[in-house]
Amino acid sequence: MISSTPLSKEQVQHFKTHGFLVLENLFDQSSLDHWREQIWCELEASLDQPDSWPRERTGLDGYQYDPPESALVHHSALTPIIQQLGGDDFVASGGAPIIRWPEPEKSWQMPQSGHIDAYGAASGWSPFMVGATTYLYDVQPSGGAFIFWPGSHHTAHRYFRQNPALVDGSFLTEEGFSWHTFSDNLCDNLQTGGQEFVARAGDVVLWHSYLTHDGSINVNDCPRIALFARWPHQHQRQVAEFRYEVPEDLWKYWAI
Ligand SMILES: O=C(O)CCC(=O)C(=O)O
Ligand SMILES: [Fe+2]
Repeated sequence: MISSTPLSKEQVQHFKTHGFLVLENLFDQSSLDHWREQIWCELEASLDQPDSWPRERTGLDGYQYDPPESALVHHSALTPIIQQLGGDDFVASGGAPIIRWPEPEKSWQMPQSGHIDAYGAASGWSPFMVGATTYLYDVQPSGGAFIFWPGSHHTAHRYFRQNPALVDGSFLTEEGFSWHTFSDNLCDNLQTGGQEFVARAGDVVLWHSYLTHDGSINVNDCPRIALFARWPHQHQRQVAEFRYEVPEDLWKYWAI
């Protein structure tokens, strides 16, 4: 039987304090193989033939996993973890694969600010509680890593506590707003600035939906293929008051 609390107290505390948690080697080789196979099939290309890479295809928006249950968001290694974080209230939602093709001619730079998700131009406001990012191949420094700002979920939380009506995305058009507003790491004792998620294939980073993050360019040789997943609270899908509520306790609707 799978333990009902796969994360230790220390891991939960890390997630709450820093807004992210890295879990190494969560996915087995056969899951990785299956994902690699279906993504390359979708791309009609292969890893060992760079000429075949469709470099214009980056975000695979609307990608349907084959079969649908093989989506990252449904992986059986994540299910008990999400259950621990949210009880029965967090429900599986989307998350498309995103590819950062090699651009070795460029020079790598750490992005100076990022963004928080849920405010897609096409999809509108789609709030969620927690996201996950994993890679199909190892990502070394400068290899197109997912970048996140540790502790920045507290910054966004503080902003939305002061401006709850703006949580629907209207903050984006507020005078004086820039993504730098969210890219501060509030706590002095935390590392400041962005951090690369340098990881092996099959590692995962879980991140709070308020955590500022971004992509980065890939100056290495291997394509960065990342899978994303998101879990909204069941009431976030429909209940307007719930969507607009910014609780004083950031963890009010979590099970941790
Ligand atoms: O590609 C990445 O690592 C990040 C992408 C991202 O944050 C987004 O598409 O919202
Ligand atoms: Fe994002």
